[in-house]
Amino acid sequence: MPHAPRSGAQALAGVFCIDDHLPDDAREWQRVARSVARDVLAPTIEDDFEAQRFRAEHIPALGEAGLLGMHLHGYGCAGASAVAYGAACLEVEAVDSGWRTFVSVQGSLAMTAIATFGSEEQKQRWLPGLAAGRAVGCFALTEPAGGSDPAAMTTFARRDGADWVLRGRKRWIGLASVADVAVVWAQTDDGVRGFLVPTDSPGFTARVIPGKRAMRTSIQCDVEFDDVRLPDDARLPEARGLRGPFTCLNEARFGIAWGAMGAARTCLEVAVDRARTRHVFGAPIGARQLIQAQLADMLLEYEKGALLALHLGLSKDAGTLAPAQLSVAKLNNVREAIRIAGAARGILAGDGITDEFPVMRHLANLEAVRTYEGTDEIHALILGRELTGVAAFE
Ligand code: TGC
Repeated sequence: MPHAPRSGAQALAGVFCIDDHLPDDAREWQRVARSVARDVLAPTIEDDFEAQRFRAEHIPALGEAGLLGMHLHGYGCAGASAVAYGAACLEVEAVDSGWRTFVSVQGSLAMTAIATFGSEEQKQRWLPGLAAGRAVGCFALTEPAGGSDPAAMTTFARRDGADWVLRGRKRWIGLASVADVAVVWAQTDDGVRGFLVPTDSPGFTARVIPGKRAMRTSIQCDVEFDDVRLPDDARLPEARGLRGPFTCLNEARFGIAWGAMGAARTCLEVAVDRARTRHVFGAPIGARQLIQAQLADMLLEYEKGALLALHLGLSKDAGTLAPAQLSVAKLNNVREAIRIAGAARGILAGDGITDEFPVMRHLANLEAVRTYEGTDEIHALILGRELTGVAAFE
């Protein structure tokens, strides 16, 4: 019988009661996302993680709820605020980072690329199906030689008459083996360009990367383009240079900054519950100063991270959000979520490593989140450049 992760029935309110500060529309989206996450995703999540199973059958439920590309306007997308989108990411990741990753790859990466850089025809063709969950998109930027430096990509699209011929390899591409369309970034004689590649194109191959110890409810793939022939109208006409993919990464980093706090909240809830109910040396462990001090530190970082995410969202809705602010939030919130999950694991003692509790799963997932969409080191260096004016990436 499948078992759901144990965590508090009610989301932890904390001291700042962050939910109370969400605008009304965001609170409604939060309610919708929480209910899909808890009713659809959570019941089988531990078993799916154990079996390394991605349940594509859940995708329509996310689409029907309006959660896919929900921050985009038109073409079947909900046109929700940035704060609402962030709150939804938090609720999904409170259940599992693998499913928040699905929401991000589909909405923040693939759909944002099409909505921002696509032609009217491309938007009409792909966005309504992606928003409804009838189609799946992926985003192929990272290459096997290393994801931190997209400028060094070797995947190349050459002109051949009126067509393009795409050749190269990508790695860690979420959903590629189940996707209908891949947004592929490639070098051309005219700099980096984006292409929409139907995944049934001859020469397109996606292989699931086996053996992951994190993100086991989602799929990441090696992808190969073996002279994939594309018409010119497969090119995203408005995308020129690395600004194209980096604009999409901004969206994904925004969702991560919120989502990581969802994983952190669940771990904190579990630790508080345990502190109240576990008796050692004749009293609940939560009556011990050492445990209370740890819980207080976890609460501090959870609430600071959630308030930072809320600030990002309000700035994004006001049109003032800067990429460096996203680096602050991605670096801080994932790092602190890992610390919170680790502390929760300790409070649960031996039980913390079992699948009776969701903590070890969140801890493993967050290690993957720490790496993608810019590692800790890359975001530290982006901030170093911001402070000094000198790039030190090499
Ligand atoms: P740089 O010279 O800084 O910039 C090149 C052009 O891009 C513009 N730009 C941005 N535009 C929008 N948002 C941003 N955040 C931007 N950052 C840079 C910049 O203005 C410039 O535009 P233009 O018009 O002047 O040409 O580029 P660089 O090569 O020096 O960048 C260095 C660095 C380290 C910051 C960048 O390479 C970087 O962010 N690296 C990390 C990449 C990363 O996060 N990769 C992980 C992707 S995750 C993934 O692919 C998998 S998705 C999840 C899944 O599929 O499961």
